[in-house]
Amino acid sequence: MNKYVARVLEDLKAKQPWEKEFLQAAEEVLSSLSAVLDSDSKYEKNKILERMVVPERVILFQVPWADDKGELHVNQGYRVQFNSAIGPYKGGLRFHPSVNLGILKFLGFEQVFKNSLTTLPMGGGKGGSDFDPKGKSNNEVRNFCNSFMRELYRHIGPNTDVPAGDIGVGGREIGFLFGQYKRIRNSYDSVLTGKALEWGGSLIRPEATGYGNVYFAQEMLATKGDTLEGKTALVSGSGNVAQYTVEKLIQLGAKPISLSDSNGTIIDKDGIDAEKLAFVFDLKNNKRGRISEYAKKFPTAQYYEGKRPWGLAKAELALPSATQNEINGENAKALIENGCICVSEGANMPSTPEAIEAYKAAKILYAPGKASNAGGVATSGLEMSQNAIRLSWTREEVDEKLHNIMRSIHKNALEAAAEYGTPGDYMNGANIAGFKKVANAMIDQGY
Ligand code: NDP
Ligand code: 2IT
Repeated sequence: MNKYVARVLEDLKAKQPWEKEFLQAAEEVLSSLSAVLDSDSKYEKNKILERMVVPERVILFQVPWADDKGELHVNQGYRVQFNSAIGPYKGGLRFHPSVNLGILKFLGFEQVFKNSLTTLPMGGGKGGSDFDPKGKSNNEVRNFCNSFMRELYRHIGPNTDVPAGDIGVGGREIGFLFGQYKRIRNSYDSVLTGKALEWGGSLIRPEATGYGNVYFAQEMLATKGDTLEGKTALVSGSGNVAQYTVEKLIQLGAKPISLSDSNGTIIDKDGIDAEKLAFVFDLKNNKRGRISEYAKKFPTAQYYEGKRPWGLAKAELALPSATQNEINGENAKALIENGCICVSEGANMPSTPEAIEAYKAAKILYAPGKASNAGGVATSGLEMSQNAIRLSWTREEVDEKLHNIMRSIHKNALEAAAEYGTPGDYMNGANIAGFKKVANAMIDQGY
């Protein structure tokens, strides 16, 4: 490992040893950069790594809100404004009880490189709260969102920072947040993406992360002269990303056989078809129910309480679409033993370092989330463009742009990997391509 990289990582570990997920993300990215840093001393001279691993700004605030009985609760709210070298801060908001600063720093850090890869002018940021929307009424979620935006509004803006959704933040939450922003500012600004179509949203934004990930898997398979046609796929999660991953897999002739949530996994040996997926859309997005209901409705499916999909069935493809570190080394080995030839990440950092080692040892196709799930934020960028020109593109136009962006990310990652001596390594390639653009912009702009 390059000495500069080793020194910066060591410093980081000494300073915030408790930020496990952030250190994991930083180590993965920085370890990929040795060849770039060896080849040009300007990055070290300009202290680029030291600057890249510290957010430009972190905002931490209280979020008091009242439940339906009138009882008060207080959550912590955050926005991590990580890097604005190539555009306004851009990235989602996560509402989940596990949220803390270390998790949001990992997500914000990843977002910097991901957004750079999209080819669009967006910096990186992430935010959220330890609020748990599960089991809350609409009224309670609105109270929370209003209180969250009562502070956040002063830190965001169409040219400053543009949040969006992530785990626990979907169309409903974006609506409440946008309404409160507009009431306070008295201004109809393009300050959030993932808006509904009728009030400034973009066609294909809900589908974009899942569709984009499947397009990326298709590109990877094509490098081996292979296609998705007839391939069995394990998908985890059953939220936004998982749902549209399954939809696109079905459309392109693959056979998705699993979905999961934090309680367990369903395996449907006959495959999840369009009709069964319609049941999942209603179950998850309207009824806000548990995935176990799927196995009660469809006798071809079996429910595994407390289990993740990996290793529960044979499959050529794995598209993890739930959360970080959901595939460990053992799970990865089980996937490979069961015939997996391609892992394309819909979630952010779903594979542990041991899992990535296992993919590399087995020489299977592996795409890191910052490349393969970038279609979501890319389409957020397209939503911002449409808002700026006050026009809406058709479904076909946005899908075509998304597809082209995924092809570009695939090509740029492969080219960077080859240029720096690790042909076919999408992880190195994505990290290097994402890094160079941001680092060069930082140098151009001084300090
Ligand atoms: P949703 O909230 O819509 O869905 C999340 C899904 O993952 C749910 O099924 C949830 O189950 C499950 N899940 C969450 N946490 C855990 C956990 N700790 N263990 C097991 N299952 C869990 O979120 P999204 O679909 O939007 O996000 C999924 C992943 O994709 C995240 O990693 C996110 O960062 C990433 N991503 C999202 C993008 C987007 O545009 N939305 C863009 C790029 C990446 P349950 O309901 O039981 O909590
Ligand atoms: O992780 C991600 O890229 C997202 N949650 C989407 C961010 C965005 O701004 O659309």
